[in-house]
Amino acid sequence: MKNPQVVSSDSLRTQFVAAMSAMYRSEVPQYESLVDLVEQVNEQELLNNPTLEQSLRHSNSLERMAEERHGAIRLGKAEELFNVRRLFALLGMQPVGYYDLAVAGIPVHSTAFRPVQSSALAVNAFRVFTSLLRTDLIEDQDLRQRAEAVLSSRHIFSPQLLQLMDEAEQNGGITADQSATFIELAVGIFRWQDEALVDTELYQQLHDSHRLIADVVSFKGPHINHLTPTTVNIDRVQTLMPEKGITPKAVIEGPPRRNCPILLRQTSFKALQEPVKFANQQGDFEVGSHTARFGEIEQRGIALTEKGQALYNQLLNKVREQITPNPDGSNAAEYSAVLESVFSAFPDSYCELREQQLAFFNYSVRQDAIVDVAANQDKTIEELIGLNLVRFDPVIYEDFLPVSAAGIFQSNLGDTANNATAGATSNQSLFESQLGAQVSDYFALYEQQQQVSIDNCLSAFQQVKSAAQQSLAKAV
Ligand code: OOG
Ligand code: NI
Repeated sequence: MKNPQVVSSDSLRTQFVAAMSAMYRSEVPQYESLVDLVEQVNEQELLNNPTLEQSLRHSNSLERMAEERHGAIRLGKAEELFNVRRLFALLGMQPVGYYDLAVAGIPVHSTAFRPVQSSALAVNAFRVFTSLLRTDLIEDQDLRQRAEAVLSSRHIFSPQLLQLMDEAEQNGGITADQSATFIELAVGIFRWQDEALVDTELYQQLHDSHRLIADVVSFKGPHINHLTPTTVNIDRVQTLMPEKGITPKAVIEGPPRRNCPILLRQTSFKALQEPVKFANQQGDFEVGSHTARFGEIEQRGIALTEKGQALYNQLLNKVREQITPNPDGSNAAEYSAVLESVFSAFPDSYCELREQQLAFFNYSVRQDAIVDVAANQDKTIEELIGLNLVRFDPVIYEDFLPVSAAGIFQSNLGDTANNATAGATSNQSLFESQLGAQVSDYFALYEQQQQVSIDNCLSAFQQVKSAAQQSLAKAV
């Protein structure tokens, strides 16, 4: 039975994000400047664009936007992934999607933990892109064994937190009395810990094999490596970043700017160099540095169907055949021009996107619809739309894009990272066994969300109909 003292996972997640955000602000001051900039741009944009404001208000996204974030962590071993899944489940977040980054030269595979129910997303759409290091891709046997030995000795979950998680799983959640401690311990896992687990020599070897391997193996915990606020005008934020002393990456990842934004556009600022205390033989420290943590912003658009996603992939490949963005930004304008011209083949109105089944929509009965009962019995959803009784709004994309993620990884690992993992095989079933659960298929989740909204519309008209029939029956 559910314990009445249990706090809702939505409310816990909100507390968790607030605490993570406060921690990251204090650890990475540039993140704070970025959040301020995003807030200014969003405010201005909504003032200038009442249609956008209305549409966000209609989908209840206005309030969620100010606090919306995604973050990313990189884990070192199966046990960590398993316990992180348990932790995030208590915060109302489930693993969705499998991302194989090895194909892009990054030795990890990943999932995103996020809320899945529309009601939970509306409260707080926090997502954590979670990667697990694939030590099997470290070619040097000796180095691989040393890395695995370091990882096997570390324990990122304290016994107290594990105990709380066990209890919560039995009680059906975290109780009000436990919540403050739970949040503090949970956030603590992801803090920056500057005392390395390795000496400078091992750090250097790991770093030479791949910078990401050094980032995961050398430290006591999986520090959060970025937090990403959401903006309604990413181009504007990208342009203004330098004025605030923030250097953005060369180009925005993902689709071009459009009337109807699709999927996800992202940009980030370069990782910071942070001081690290490396252990040495004498049992004390040697000071060095490490770069991993950065800031990012995103703009989200409509979720695409498999057909839409295939068109997106096809067009992106076409772009990449013609041009790849130089990390120093020297061909950024040319890249944007090619991106825009190739993507002109992607329909850019919600009507076309819907008619061609390229994207997912939420259907709802128009507030102002004058429902003529007799005339609207047994209508299909298409007919109800045609009669202007039902409206459709974009389902927002809640997930990530593998090619963009690879671009984000690369920009903060140093753009020289080479393609060390070519030919590596992807391994979703191994990932799922380490996770202790299957990852959900996001297309299925969006499809379901769309179908529920259609069913709700149809049953609203059914109800009108049966109410009319009832009053008819009474009259007889
Ligand atoms: C994760 C990069 C992926 C995104 O927004 O695509 C990501 C990482 O650098 O660990 O966060
Ligand atoms: Ni990110």
